[in-house]
Amino acid sequence: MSEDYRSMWQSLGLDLVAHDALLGVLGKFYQDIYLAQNNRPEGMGYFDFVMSEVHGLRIKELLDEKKAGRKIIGTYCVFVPEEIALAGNATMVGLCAGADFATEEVEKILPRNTCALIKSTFGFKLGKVCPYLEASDMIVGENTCDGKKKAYESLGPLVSNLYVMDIPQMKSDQGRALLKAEYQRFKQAVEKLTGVTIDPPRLKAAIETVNNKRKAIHRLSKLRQADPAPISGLDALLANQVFFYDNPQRFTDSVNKICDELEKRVAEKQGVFPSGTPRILMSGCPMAVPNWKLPWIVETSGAVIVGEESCVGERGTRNLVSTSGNTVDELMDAIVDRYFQVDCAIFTPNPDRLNHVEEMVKAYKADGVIHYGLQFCAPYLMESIPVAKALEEKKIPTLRIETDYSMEDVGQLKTRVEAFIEMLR
Ligand code: BJ8
Repeated sequence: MSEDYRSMWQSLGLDLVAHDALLGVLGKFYQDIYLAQNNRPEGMGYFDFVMSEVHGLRIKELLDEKKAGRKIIGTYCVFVPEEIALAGNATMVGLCAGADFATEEVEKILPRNTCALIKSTFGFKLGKVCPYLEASDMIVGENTCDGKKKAYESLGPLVSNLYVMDIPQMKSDQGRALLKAEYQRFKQAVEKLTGVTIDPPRLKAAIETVNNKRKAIHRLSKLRQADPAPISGLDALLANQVFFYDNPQRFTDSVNKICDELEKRVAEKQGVFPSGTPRILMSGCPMAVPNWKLPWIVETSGAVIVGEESCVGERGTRNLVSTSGNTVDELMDAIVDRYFQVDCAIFTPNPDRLNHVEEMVKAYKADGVIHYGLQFCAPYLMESIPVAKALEEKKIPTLRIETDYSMEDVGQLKTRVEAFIEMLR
């Protein structure tokens, strides 16, 4: 980190000793997994910098924004529309975490058999190690899976500013009406928080900003269709993870810059792995920073990841919001239309997700799918069985993995992943 941020962290109420330990582990992990890769695009230097400053410079920027009158909204789900936050003069940041922390304390509040993603939310709060959470003026929970829905009841007393958004569970007219009503209520809550009235120009500009972020990621994804793949799955995952933290304009510019570089690589048939390397599509639960375990295993076992059917990936970023509306109501409708297509496994039935996995297999010329389910995540683990069965029926080899954030099963996972990749050759 380029500066000493200790007084800033202290002012946010972080536990400096625990936080030092977290950053130490994170730095080592990043070094071993990311910096050990070969043939990385030069543009990834930006993301290396972002990661080295993820609790430093970016937090300072957010605190400077707060001083200038902006509000910070922390979220845990891609159903919370960034467009509305931006239009109300707020900055949105993702709060999901991909590492275990303060597990003993967490298990006093949550059952042991809660998914690692939810537990880490509590671990980062109880361990006082997340500056994003502490800098947030509003924390948005959402009624998605049962685990999160009930966990927010326990998170509420631990924070002063929790707002809970209801989310439909069926793709019906009633479901859409519920989402629309909840987005209207969220808009009002943002307006109340910031004192800014969201008008059509503000909303349209915010939609364009977020669309541009998504377009840059779409461009990156398309380049991954090439063989040899011009960027590793790990690096592409990192860009998808930083999507949730970075300044939107800077993020868009940085991803586009990488794409310029990758276009040249594709034209020159240069890749991160040799042509003909088995190509994997990852599908399933979101992977928040620093949850790089499975992609790292895959890409050090002789395969390359060419796409993520995940909320930290294409499920979260596909589809743009139409900007053709002229009134707040028309633009809000366009936002609802876009988000209502997110095919999270909390929906029942959820045929769109299987269709999307199949589309992605074709588009990215994947040789096989690895379904990633977090232990105790009922929606994705349940859905993985029919998804895998349907894919196998279409002769798309599929491996179902169930794991958590610990490193205890790395050896066992590597054996299974290697055997799967061998079969794809
Ligand atoms: S839209 S995937 S970001 S809810 S892993 S907490 S589902 S038990 S994260 Fe998600 Fe929104 Fe859906 Fe996407 Fe529950 Fe499963 Fe844990 Fe999960």
